[in-house]
Amino acid sequence: MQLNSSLKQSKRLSLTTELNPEDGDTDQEAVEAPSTRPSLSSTGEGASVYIGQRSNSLAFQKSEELQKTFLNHQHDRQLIILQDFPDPDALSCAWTYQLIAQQYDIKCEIIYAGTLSHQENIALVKLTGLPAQRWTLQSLKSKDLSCYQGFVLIDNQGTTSQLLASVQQAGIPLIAVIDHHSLQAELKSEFVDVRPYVRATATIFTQYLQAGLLTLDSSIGQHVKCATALMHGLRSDTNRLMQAQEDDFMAAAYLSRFYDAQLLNAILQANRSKRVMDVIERSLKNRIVQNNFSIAGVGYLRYDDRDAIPQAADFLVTEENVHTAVVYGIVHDEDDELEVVIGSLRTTKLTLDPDEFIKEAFGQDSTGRFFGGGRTSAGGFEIPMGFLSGSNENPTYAKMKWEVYDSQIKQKLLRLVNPQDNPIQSE
Ligand SMILES: [Mn+2]
Repeated sequence: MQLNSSLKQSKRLSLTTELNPEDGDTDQEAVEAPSTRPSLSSTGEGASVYIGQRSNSLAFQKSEELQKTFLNHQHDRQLIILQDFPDPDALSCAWTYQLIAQQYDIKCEIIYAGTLSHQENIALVKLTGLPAQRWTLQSLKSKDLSCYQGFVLIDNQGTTSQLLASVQQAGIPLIAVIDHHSLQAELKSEFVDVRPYVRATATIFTQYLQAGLLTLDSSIGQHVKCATALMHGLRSDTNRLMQAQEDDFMAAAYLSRFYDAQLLNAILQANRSKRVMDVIERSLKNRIVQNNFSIAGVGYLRYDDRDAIPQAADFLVTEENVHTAVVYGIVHDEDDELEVVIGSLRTTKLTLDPDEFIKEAFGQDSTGRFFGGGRTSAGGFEIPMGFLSGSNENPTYAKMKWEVYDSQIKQKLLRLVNPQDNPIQSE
């Protein structure tokens, strides 16, 4: 069959020069693969067969570029920085990067500053043994950053990580940015692969795998778990493939040969905590619906429950006559040292660009940095509370503070929701 032959062809492709083509389909290939540096075919024909028609040449070209970057940094130690609250897309891709980099004797640590909040993310990390570590700003002070020769941003561009500033201050160079969010700012990076039209970074990474940067082998447990994680990342960023496009489906089809369906099911079965349910309840109670927008402030919530906000937005957008939901609240850590307004947007309206909407609604801070952004069908924002942080033991103050933020966010959102009754005629 034609499909089979193209698969075979591309399987060989990944190992072309190092192995005898005769051995291409034996187990030896698989055993040797992890220790053998992959080499990409110069023609790229095989890979293009099943990377998909639209972006195959770009995917292949980027894979080659990335391979060169790895070659330039053999034996280095790198940090992979994820957003403060990493999602399955980010986690799975970081792991894939780490596994690819291993072949070049590059040791990577996957770090994030916030917490794993969504029950599915906790299950993902626990069940697959995904090697991500939490580095708080506090613990960063005791780290010796001089042993790292580079850092990498995956599924983010540094705007959603508290760790970025310290790592930059330590003089560590940015080696790679691989993301599918709209370009946030010009980043000085050796390798850049930012594709906003791709629905998941997991799709980009699966294309790297297909192009031969790492040969997956179903007899290697770690590979199966990583493929499962990628499948989860891909599904969760495409609303269970409902918003997936050709590239994403092609990537999922490839992963389907390696992933563990039972393991994925176990990850998806993780239950919501009672506190998350309570936040969703509050969002239902507090929501206002105008012009098909559902807007809900949920008050204060603990840092660990932060992911209840996107989950509440996911839920509110399912109401009839609602195409877009925005949910926000004040998230604080145990000692109230860190307080930040966090919000999530979900939309099913094709013509609404979440990135534009959020940038337009909330604008920039004094340094010119936007408070948030988005990708297809989803977006988020974070507004640091700075001087107003803390003192919540005084209930009157805490209530007043919430009311001020709540009304200001509503005003900014409603300005876009009902442009005609804009009370502030500033522009
Ligand atoms: Mn993503």
